[in-house]
Amino acid sequence: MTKRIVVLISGSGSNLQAIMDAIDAGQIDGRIEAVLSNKAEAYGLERARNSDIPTLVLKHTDFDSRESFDQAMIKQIDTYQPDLIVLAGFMRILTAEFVRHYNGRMFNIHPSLLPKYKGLHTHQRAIDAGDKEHGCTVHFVSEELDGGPLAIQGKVSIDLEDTSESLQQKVHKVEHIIYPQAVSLFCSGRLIWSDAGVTLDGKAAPTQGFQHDQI
Ligand code: NHR
Ligand code: GAR
Repeated sequence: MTKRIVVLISGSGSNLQAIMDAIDAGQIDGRIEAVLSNKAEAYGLERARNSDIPTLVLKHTDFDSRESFDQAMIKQIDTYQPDLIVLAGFMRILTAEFVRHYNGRMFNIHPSLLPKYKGLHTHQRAIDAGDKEHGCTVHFVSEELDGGPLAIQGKVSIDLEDTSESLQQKVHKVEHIIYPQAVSLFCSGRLIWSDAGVTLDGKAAPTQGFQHDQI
């Protein structure tokens, strides 16, 4: 059965675009039912409209608590009966209640080789630490910020001449490969987070997640 997907964004939505493109190319047995943004000016909304995907804007500034914002999101999102929630550059921390509501069926992509560099400014932090490699990770979302179990990871090398901007560009290219890949594997029922942890075809994920080029 084709899976129903709702994507949450705050900005440019290039990862949303990569997932839309993979769906159009027949690589994902899924359909984006709606795109929700907490910012009315997010360019990703334009991308969704260009593909005739319904859009929703809920401004977090219109709510007086995280709880009431998240409740309003749940109410809107659930009208689409999603099988999977995809955070694609969504920049609001989610309450435990929201996370529990979509437990085991929500992904985030984070621009670091988790568990390294949770939080923000990951590219500069990797450079400052003198790391030789960096990358991005798709993980299932848990109540712990950037702390849910890792699913798929992609690496890039850090070269001497790299700046935070150049590194961000390199990482973005890999994000656009591994996010559609993770969504595809979830939609085909191969990638699962259950009591047994994260498994791919029944095989337990390494702590760092599966390396994308080894799948
Ligand atoms: N929520 C939960 N419960 N767990 C996660 O793992 C989450 C999450 C919400 C978002 C994405 C995450 C990232 O990949 C994500 C993972 C925003 C912040 C943040 O500090 C931190 C991590 C992530 C996203 N947000 C500020 C806030 O007060 C606002 C910052 C802004 O608006 O620019 O919510 O890195
Ligand atoms: C991506 O690089 C993603 O890893 C990062 O935001 C960018 C969104 O790009 N996510 C976070 O930093 C979450 N805190 P996009 O809007 O073009 O997909």
